[in-house]
Amino acid sequence: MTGRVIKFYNSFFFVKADDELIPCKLRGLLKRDKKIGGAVCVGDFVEISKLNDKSGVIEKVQSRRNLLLRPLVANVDRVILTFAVDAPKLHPLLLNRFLVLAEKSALEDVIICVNKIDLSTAENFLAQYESLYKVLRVSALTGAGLDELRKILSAGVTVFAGASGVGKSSLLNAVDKSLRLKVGKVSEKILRGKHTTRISELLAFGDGFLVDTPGFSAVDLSEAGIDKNNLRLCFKEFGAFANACKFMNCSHSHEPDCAVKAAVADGKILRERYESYLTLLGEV
Ligand SMILES: Nc1nc2c(ncn2[C@@H]2O[C@H](COP(=O)(O)OP(=O)(O)O)[C@@H](O)[C@H]2O)c(=O)[nH]1
Ligand SMILES: [Mg+2]
Ligand SMILES: [Zn+2]
Repeated sequence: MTGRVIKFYNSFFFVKADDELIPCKLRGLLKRDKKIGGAVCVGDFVEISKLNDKSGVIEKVQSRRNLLLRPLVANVDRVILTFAVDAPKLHPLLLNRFLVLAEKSALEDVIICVNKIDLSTAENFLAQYESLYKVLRVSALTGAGLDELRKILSAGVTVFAGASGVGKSSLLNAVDKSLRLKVGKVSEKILRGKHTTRISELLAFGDGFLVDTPGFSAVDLSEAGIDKNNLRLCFKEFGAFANACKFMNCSHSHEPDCAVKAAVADGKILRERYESYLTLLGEV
């Protein structure tokens, strides 16, 4: 049988195959597979054989289209980078850090979603990102913007990523009442204590799946394979100018005749994006 791993719990991989949910163990050979993300992770398409007791064994894992590291999910269709206008306040550098991580994971569909618009509308800088990414403005509290969000979520696997407290679980609950995810500080504290940052689950919604992410604050760029040579590729608007730089491997920082720097000066590249780039370059 072929199916998809939708969660990992009590050392079983739960595989959805046809309309069944089958708890599976790994074939011994697969355990030695040392690829990034482990031999099997949530989101993987797998081949299983069933045992008499209704459990199963994963025999083979199909190759992955992509792999998101935080949360750990394979074959993701889109990521919704979730922020709050306020509480916690939205910072451009954090926004760009998440955008870089999403670009590095080779996800085709990256969406910025700003929650808690009932609290504040002081987010003028966001409008400038609309030429680069789709930006949604929502409120889990009032329901504003949720119809548009539901439409986007109705097919494929959507991961909600973002810092703790921005309202990811609240948004999922508002989108689908039956999910009943834990909301608020207390649950986050418990979750962190149990190392659940690596545990994720595909939650059925419409014809697709949603993934909530337990809170995490520190996102390490180097852990995601980002270095000083590939960071610039994660700023997709630089690409149109980089060919005109004097040096082929220009880092767009200290070099003379840099076309990216010129584009920033001309207002063709958002200065705030460029400044985030320099800060992150210093980090890696
Ligand atoms: N004012 C307001 N508060 C919200 C909204 N969405 C979530 N919250 C609150 O923000 C806090 C964190 O929410 P939670 O869903 O646990 O965030 P998560 O850590 O990203 O999953 C909770 O106290 C929620 O009640 C919203 O749209 N407006
Ligand atoms: Mg949450
Ligand atoms: Zn340059």
